[in-house]
Amino acid sequence: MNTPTIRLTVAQALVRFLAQQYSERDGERQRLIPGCFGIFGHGNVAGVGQALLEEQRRGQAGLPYYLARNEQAMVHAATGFARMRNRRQALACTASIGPGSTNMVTGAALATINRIPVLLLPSDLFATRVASPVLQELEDPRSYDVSVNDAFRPVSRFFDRIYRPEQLPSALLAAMRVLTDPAETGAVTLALPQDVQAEAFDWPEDLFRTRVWPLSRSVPDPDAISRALGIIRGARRPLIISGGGVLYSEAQDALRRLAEETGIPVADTQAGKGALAWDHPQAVGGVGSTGSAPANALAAEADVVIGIGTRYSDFTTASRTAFQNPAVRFVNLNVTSFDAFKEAGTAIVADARRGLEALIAGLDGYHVEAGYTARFQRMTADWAAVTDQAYHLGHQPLPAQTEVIGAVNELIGPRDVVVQAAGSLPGDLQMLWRARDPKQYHVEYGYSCMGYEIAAGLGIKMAAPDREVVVMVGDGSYLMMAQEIVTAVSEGIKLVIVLIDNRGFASIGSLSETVGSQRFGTQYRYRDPGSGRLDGGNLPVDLAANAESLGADVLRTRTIEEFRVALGKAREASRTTVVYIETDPLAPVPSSESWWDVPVAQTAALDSTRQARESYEQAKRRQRSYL
Ligand SMILES: Cc1ncc(C[n+]2csc(CCOP(=O)(O)OP(=O)(O)O)c2C)c(N)n1
Ligand SMILES: [Mg+2]
Repeated sequence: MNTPTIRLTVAQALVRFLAQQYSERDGERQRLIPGCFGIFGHGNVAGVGQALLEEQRRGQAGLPYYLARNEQAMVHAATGFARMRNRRQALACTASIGPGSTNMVTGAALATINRIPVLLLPSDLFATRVASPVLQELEDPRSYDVSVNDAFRPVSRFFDRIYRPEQLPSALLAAMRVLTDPAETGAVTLALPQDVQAEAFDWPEDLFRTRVWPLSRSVPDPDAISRALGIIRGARRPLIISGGGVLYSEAQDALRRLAEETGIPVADTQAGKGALAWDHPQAVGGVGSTGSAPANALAAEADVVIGIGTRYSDFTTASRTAFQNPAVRFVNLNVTSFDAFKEAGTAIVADARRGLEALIAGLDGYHVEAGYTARFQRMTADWAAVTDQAYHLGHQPLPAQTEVIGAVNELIGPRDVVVQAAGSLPGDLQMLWRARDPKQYHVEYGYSCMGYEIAAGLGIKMAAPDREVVVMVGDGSYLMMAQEIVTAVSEGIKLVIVLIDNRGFASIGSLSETVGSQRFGTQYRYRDPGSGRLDGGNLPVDLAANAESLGADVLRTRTIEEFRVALGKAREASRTTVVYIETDPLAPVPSSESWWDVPVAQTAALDSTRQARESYEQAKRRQRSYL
């Protein structure tokens, strides 16, 4: 029997296939790949570009195309989108051969590190090699089988190169499997040689049938649950650490129930903030290097740490100094065994919601002692006062960044989303932000990539058009990647962008001082002919004018009062609006009572470095291995 076939190019088949994929969880079905970002060049304009054009005839039922301004940024936008949709949906990204494609490598690393699905379609060299070397080809004298796209291999959870049309169907099925597997997801890369993209083939019709990919909820092994229960039931000072996995699994209600029924306090990581509202009686705030003092005090004495959906980054563990109880044990609930076994933990490999439900059932009757509750609630009340003070510092002449954070926190709505990734803001936010909704806090701190902010804001707003998206961005990050403002303007996607100008790197400046390097090279200044360093006068740079030139409306503010008024206007506006403010990079910030391991020069001519090395060695003594 002849199977019916359809004659299409590889690119047309790819696009038609993607438009037929759905994902499903808890009875909710949606398009898995509802659109494609791209920038065309000779590597994809005749292949994937032509296929996307044909697809436009089918409107939203096809694969809508969004033109980005930078390939790295479009991957960030896709990542912001998928994270906002709790990994139920992902976007594709098509790029031209060579630089267009390698521009996506940083975005791929970010997505994979944060465990967020994105589908990357870099273009590649002619499979036939008829006229090599072609424009933008890397020639490797040892092998003709190497291209710049091999750089995607270590940063992708699945990588394939389609040399022949026959290879496409199995590659596509594998790509969808990885995108929708909560334990494996990340960047998925299909490299597409430019001649193969345009090649026609007779595809079995079945390739294009509608497919529904279940986002499965893996159930915990009952033995793993009883081992975990044995440990938790014996705990007198337990602490839950809530990571991004809680939110991706939409397990916040289960987490709240566990916290309420057992009284165990809940600290959060950068990716997990918001699972419990900040003022919930069991919420103790961010844990780790940039955490809150109460969470870090509780971490220091905890006898059992229950990590849920966390990968225990150095910021969470304060470089393995956070947990000082000599008898501390870890119980880890994670969808990946890789993470569940970290810190020599007792592992529950399962979906966060399913695992939490099993723990709730098994911990019936267990409750922490009243004295413990009273103590951590006193500490969080004290911390609330510290936060209030930081929000209303009245710092002069320029305001402090913590006051800007305070104004944003107090003025935006509970469903508004705040977006950030790098600089001093992630730390200040992790410490001070009061999250009121599980999706309100979107800080990318797996890769902490400068430039993520505005690009991701675009994707987040596409994923949640009914929410206001407030991007907070430092001048350094802004200068790296502001061009997606143009995309936001052209697509009519409204963002509020809070641009905080402190003339350089407040974060690395302060770190530089800690390591004895005297803020060297961290300020945006003229080179001073006397010192020979970049510590001359201020530069004549006007970032507000820059934003205006990209098509945004801009509100320039000088005081926190002006800022508050402008932010209100920006929220009400229908167009992308930038609220610009200058802040003092040296303004004080509350202490997290924590540490981060950044090695200091072991030998140095500078006194500042030698002193820093002494402090470093002292702090390093608190570092532990949890075995
Ligand atoms: C792409 C990238 N390059 C370099 C770094 C290292 N880095 C971290 S924060 C920072 C400075 C950020 O400056 P800005 O956005 O102005 O924020 P501020 O520190 O002033 O708050 C740098 C260079 C990074 N995280 N990402
Ligand atoms: Mg700055």
